[in-house]
Amino acid sequence: MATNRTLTMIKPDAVRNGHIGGILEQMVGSGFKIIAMKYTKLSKEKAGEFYAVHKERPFYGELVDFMSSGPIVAAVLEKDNAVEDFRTLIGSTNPAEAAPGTIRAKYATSIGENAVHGSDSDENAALEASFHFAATEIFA
Ligand code: IDP
Ligand code: MG
Repeated sequence: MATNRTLTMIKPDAVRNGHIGGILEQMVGSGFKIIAMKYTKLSKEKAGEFYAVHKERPFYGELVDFMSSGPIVAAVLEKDNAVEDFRTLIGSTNPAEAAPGTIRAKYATSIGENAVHGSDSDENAALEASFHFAATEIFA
């Protein structure tokens, strides 16, 4: 069943580069409502857990180091067709291939340090929202 929520993270590179405000403005301006949000930092263990699906990939160690290298903003966003529309808004994983105007085209620096996360399915959106937030921290 399709749902209307997705989970995003503004990654450590975008936080370090001062892009929290610009990225949140683009999300909200594109029709996504913030229903949960926190400024936090992942430990290596928690970053590894979040990206466990990638643990056999050659970039896993680099990804875990990067995602635990500084603070992030985690948020649950609500919109019709949230998962698919948000993936369109952020653009391709590799910013060199991301469509002009997308968040990754504007703010990402490399395929690894690519500014934002967006859930890839409704099932993962729900799992990832509960990874970051208690039910009492989500205001639908
Ligand atoms: P996605 O974030 O667009 O869904 P995934 O394939 O799920 O992309 O990969 C998760 C994250 O792992 C990416 O956002 C990026 O930070 C990192 N990553 C993916 N591919 C590479 C790579 O080839 N080199 C380094 N990091 C990568
Ligand atoms: Mg993914």
